[in-house]
Amino acid sequence: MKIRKLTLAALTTATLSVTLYVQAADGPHDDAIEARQALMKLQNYNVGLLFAMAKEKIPYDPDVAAEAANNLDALVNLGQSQLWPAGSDSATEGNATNRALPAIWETYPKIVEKSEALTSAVAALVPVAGNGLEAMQDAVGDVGGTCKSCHDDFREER
Ligand code: ASC
Repeated sequence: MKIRKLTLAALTTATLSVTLYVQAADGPHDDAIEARQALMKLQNYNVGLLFAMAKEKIPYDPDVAAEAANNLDALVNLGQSQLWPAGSDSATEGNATNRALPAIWETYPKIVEKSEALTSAVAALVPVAGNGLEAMQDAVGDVGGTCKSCHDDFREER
């Protein structure tokens, strides 16, 4: 029994290390690419809750709305200086699959303006998200507009 447990533990550890090895970054920028994708995912999840409430797909809950808005505010204010290294675009060979167009770097600092528009729209959403469906709808609509505007210019189409 003891030996079996030990074998199992050893096997689990071996499997884990192999899995971790397989998942480890290959390209020079893959860690940064994966980190920014994780950030996008969290932003998408939180704004997605607000969109769902705004479209009345789920019931409006002022506490949930306020929390999602606060989360979004924290996320859009994270420093991203290390998440977008030159060469980490969708067109450069060897990168993890991603949709960041080279235009991000070629037209820099245009993307900073997009980012500031998002940060401002989220700042305007925070104080009203919990103040009723209508107030939240207007403010989250503006946030969605800033998401789309950046994606239109700087994200590769699927
Ligand atoms: C999201 C997401 C986007 C925006 C966009 C808003 O959650 O992934 O690209 O919101 O749909 O218009």
